[in-house]
Amino acid sequence: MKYQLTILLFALFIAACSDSTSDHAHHGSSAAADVPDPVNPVTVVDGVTIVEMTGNDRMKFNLESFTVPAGSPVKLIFTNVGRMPKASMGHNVVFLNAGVDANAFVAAAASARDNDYIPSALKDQIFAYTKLLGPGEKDTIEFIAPEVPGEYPYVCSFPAHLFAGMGGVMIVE
Ligand SMILES: [Cu+2]
Repeated sequence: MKYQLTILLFALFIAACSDSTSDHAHHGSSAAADVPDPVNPVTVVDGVTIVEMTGNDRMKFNLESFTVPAGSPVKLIFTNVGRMPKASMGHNVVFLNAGVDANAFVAAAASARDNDYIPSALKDQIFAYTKLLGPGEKDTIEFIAPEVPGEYPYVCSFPAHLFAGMGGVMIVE
């Protein structure tokens, strides 16, 4: 009985701790752990590649790469699993055409805050993108993978996030 009480108190203690940190961007804490990353983030159902992507307060995607067949349908479910406000830690996923300079794209995107960091003048450089998401938000997009095999980079176009490592590669084969 005493043992159970100890466990209960410990659980309450943990709960209290996580409550008290919920509105702080506690440096170095596990702030991104609200929603666990999917165990199998890439699945294929009826020929559609379903990709469950997450972005967190540490400016990382859960996937640095994934592979899809050329010309096949892709369903991307993107979730911001962080806690920090959208204005300082928003995330999106933007797929760039082959050969596009990702650093140049995000540099231009930085001045497109009013358009959720999608620069209108460079829309011909991208073929799919999600909304800019705040904490806990989710957006699902569907697109057809390029017909030409190759490596297609994706980035978060929020300022400085690519520089921090928030990018990856969709391998089309
Ligand atoms: Cu981001």
